[in-house]
Amino acid sequence: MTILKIAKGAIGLCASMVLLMGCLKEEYPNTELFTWKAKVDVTDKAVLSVNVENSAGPTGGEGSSKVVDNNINTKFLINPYRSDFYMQLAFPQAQQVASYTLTSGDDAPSRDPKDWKFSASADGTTWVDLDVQTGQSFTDRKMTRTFSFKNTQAYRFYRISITAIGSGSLFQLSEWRVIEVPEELQ
Ligand SMILES: [Ca+2]
Repeated sequence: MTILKIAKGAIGLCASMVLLMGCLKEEYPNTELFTWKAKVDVTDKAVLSVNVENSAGPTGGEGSSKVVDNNINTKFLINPYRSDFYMQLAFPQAQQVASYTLTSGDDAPSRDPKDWKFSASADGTTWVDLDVQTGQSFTDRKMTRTFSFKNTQAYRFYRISITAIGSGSLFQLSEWRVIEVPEELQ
């Protein structure tokens, strides 16, 4: 096929399309017919901090940065674990979150989180618990579990406090993600 034929074909297609929806005219569907709202992973908008860090630092091989790098093959590990341990995400602007995921580490199920609470704060001082879990387990390695709740408020800070692990003195987690969920999908 020559370039001329291809061009003629494209023009013909365009002429056909213009009858249906207009050619070269970008339009989004009417919001009364469609909704663009969806669940969105907003973790990357936030800055992570922890109150117990890996001995090699946040960017070490198993440092805290590995728990939000969107890679289930890397993990954050602390030794020793403390029952007041928490991880926190600070958003530059208030952000609505109504779901989160936790992905277990690649070995030693005893290091998985067992009890925790997921909290939110507007100012980093006063906290409200949005979700509390006890007696949880991860039946597989690098296993992602999702926890959801109702929340229409936007907060600048979210924190997960790991109040118990399986057993032993080490904690590990491959990934922690937080999800924005439109109210109609909660
Ligand atoms: Ca990771």
